[in-house]
Amino acid sequence: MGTAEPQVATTSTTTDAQSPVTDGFHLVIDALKLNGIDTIFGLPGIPITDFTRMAQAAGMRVISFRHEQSAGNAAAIAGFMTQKPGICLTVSAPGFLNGLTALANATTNCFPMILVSGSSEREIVDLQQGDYEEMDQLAVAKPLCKAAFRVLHAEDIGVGIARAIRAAVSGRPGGVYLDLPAKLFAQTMDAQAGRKSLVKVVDPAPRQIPAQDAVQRALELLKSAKRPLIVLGKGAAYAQADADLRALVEKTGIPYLPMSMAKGLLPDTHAQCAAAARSYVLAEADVVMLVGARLNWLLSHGKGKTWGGKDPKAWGGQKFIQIDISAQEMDSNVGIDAPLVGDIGSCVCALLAGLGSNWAKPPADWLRAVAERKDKNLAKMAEALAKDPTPMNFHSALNVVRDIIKVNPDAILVNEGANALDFTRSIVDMYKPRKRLDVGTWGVMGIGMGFSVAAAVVSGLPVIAIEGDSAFGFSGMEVETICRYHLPVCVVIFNNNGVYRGTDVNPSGGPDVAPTVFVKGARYDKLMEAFGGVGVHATTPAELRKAMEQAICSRKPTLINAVIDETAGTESGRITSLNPTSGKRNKSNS
Ligand code: OXT
Ligand code: ADP
Ligand code: MG
Repeated sequence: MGTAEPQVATTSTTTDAQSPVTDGFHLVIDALKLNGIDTIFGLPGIPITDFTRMAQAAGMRVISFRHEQSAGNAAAIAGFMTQKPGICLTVSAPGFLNGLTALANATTNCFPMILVSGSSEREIVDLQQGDYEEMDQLAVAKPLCKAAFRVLHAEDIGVGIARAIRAAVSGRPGGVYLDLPAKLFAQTMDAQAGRKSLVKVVDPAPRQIPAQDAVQRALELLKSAKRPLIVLGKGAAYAQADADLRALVEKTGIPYLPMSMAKGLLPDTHAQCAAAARSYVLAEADVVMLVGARLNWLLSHGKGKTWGGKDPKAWGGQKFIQIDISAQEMDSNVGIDAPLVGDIGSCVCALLAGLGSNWAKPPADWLRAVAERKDKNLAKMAEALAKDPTPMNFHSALNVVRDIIKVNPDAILVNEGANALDFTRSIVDMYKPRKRLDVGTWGVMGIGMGFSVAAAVVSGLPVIAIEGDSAFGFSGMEVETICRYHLPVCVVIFNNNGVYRGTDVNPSGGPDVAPTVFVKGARYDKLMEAFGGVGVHATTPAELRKAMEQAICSRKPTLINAVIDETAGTESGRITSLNPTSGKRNKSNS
């Protein structure tokens, strides 16, 4: 297939004057391009190496990674940023499996992506006769994604791609698996018939208009509130209804709490932002409107002490309005009093229309109480940020990052780790929508470099990745990818010599270090230098600031090894309580 000459729109392989033919390779490329997909994140090998070449020759951007998990993460976050399914391309069995974590993570986070994998010969796989990279990939993928399809015949490629696109972006977005056996790529068919077989998906994510009575119910409940709260989740960020959402928040005057990836939907410095009074507003609100946020673990399942309940399972007494595209999400953890099912853009529009011109702002005593709590936490934070300890701690280093984002609000912040994640979330204000990309619903490590590459490729904007040293290790080899494509990514590693801290000791006294501890004083900056990027070793906030400013200005791939006090972190960051503690140990201790 190496001699093929792909062209845009109708690519044919062999041209004989009478009957030009096309093949599976070109039909897949044409089908993607027809649907406005211009980028593939992947890793070549049998049976898709030629495919990557042909896609590049046909004008697509083909970004090759060092590990499929990063390619998958890149595709997933590209989907989140653009509302188009991000495409990850892998080889069969092991490559496919490497991409699968990202596919499952995309599905969990409601990001649209399509994992396209080459696969081995069906006849051999199904008889389990030991083919090269044999695996029933469709069966393996099915339980981990929103939908899974396999295409066996060239004439079905158009429909296969159309179904994959629709499944990924319609309704609740998610991950889709598309299985393309090796034999499919080589199949030929008449070029004109091939062209006709392609499907341009019309309106892939149709609006879902909420029912008027549901809108009315929500408005009445909101009107009755004495202590209302709006929670904005990453679904609200995905929806790209930014102006209407802001109008809704501002017209109602209700305090709002952004979930991590919804930070910046309105500037975190907005007077109504209640992020700095999180515990207070969750426990005290009487009516809560969830906008693209699930009542999962990150919101303590909508009950228990966080919500003012008497014990860990008790309902706190508040009423909920939930805006979500998935009707099934309602009542998942607690009863939802006013479900508003539809796409966020349409729901917010309908609410705005129903507000009228004389909507009363929330009671002043509620706004005052939230402001008081917020001011207290802001003052506490300002005090911590003003310190300049040696060695640097999370606060003094993040004070720099906070300033850098403030003057570069368009920069995209990627963030993973435990303490490195939690401190960044609360210290670094975001000013614009979809600028904060992080570990999401699963708290998964390994998204860092894949997200950074995709963010830079999709947006062309500078990317700042704040990484725990452990977190970075999961995708660290992709710094070569960053250098190869000359991407404006500045990776800052918060190096505290380990997972959570660098201070644990081996309780047995043996020669191995403790399981959470890494090589002390590691020089991650050298890794970047190995590939031609800029490496900086920073031990003070001033050094960190200078290096970050230079990275933003030069747009050169940069890795800053920021040395952080190894005692500064806590076990699992802010989620220490999720660690099981041994009943045996507790008993013997008592
Ligand atoms: O209201 P109160 O008083 O409570 O105060 C809150 C806010 O009001 C206030 N606040 C502010 N104050 C002032 N100013 C401002 N601007 C402000 N903003 C907020 O601050 C507090 C806290 O606010 P927050 O954070 O909003 O509230 P809270 O209560 O924490 O919120 C709860 C949560 C649950 C919503 C929140 O904590 C959250 O989103 N957490 C996400 C946690 C998470 O996902 N963590 C990652 C997973 S941890 C663990 O699993 C790790 N592993 C295992 C592993 C994983 N994950 N994956 C894979 C594939 N393999 C293994 C590993 C290996 S982490 C990890 C590596 C760790 O080591 P690293 O070296 O990478 O990292 P370091 O820890 O740095 O060493
Ligand atoms: P967070 O972690 O920020 O709280 P979640 O991932 O838990 O957010 O929730 C996102 C929710 O948003 C999901 O329930 C999903 O169905 C919903 N969602 C995603 N896109 C849209 C959309 N365009 N319109 C309405 N709901 C959406
Ligand atoms: Mg660490």
